[in-house]
Amino acid sequence: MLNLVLFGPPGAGKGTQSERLIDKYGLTHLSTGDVFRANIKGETELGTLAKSYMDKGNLVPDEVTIKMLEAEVSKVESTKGFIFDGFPRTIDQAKALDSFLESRGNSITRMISLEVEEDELVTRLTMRGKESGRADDQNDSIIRNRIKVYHQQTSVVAPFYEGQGKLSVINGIGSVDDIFNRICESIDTLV
Ligand code: B4P
Repeated sequence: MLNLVLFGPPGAGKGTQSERLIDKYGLTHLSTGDVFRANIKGETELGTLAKSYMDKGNLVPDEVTIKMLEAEVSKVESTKGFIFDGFPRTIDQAKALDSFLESRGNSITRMISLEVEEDELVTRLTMRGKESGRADDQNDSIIRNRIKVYHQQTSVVAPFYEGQGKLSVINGIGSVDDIFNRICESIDTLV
């Protein structure tokens, strides 16, 4: 199985690149942000809880997110592999994912980390907020808080996978096609 973690700050292009990677490699896409948004739309209990964190630009608590991710993986009967988009976002999530995959005889193959500087992130997310109306992209201070939370809680997950020899750092600036080609070059050394 090819199991990829697509990593980077909010607005780095994770969702954008995932769509193309699924097509090319036939992988199953699991975006924790998308699952939370679907629950918010469906007005589930999980959605109400997630919304209270997401609207402030904070992370949803680990125990909730990990349980949800494991349930989503378990629903998939057969696949060539997964793209984990927006998960893990903390060291505890990374450890939980490693043990969960290990219990199924699998592991993470590679973390693809997209690097983009803060001003560009803010520009992209503000633009998306105008186009899509996504609640957490509507307000500059919420966007800035998400980037702060990334630096405080999430960025440490990259060295965690680097320690396992699994980190590929990709320049996330440029056209969507150019970035996609850079990611594919990195993946094609693995398959
Ligand atoms: P996510 O849904 O993961 O959203 P995101 O990190 O903000 O960015 P996303 O990946 O969707 O955007 P992309 O970079 O593709 O998370 C939302 C919230 O859910 C979190 O803040 C948190 O509260 C919660 N959550 C999710 N996972 C969690 C977890 N594991 N633990 C706890 N809480 C969790 O793209 C952004 C924009 O840039 C797009 O409009 C795109 O068109 C544009 N863009 C992309 N590439 C570009 C390029 N090359 N040039 C110009 N624009 C580009």
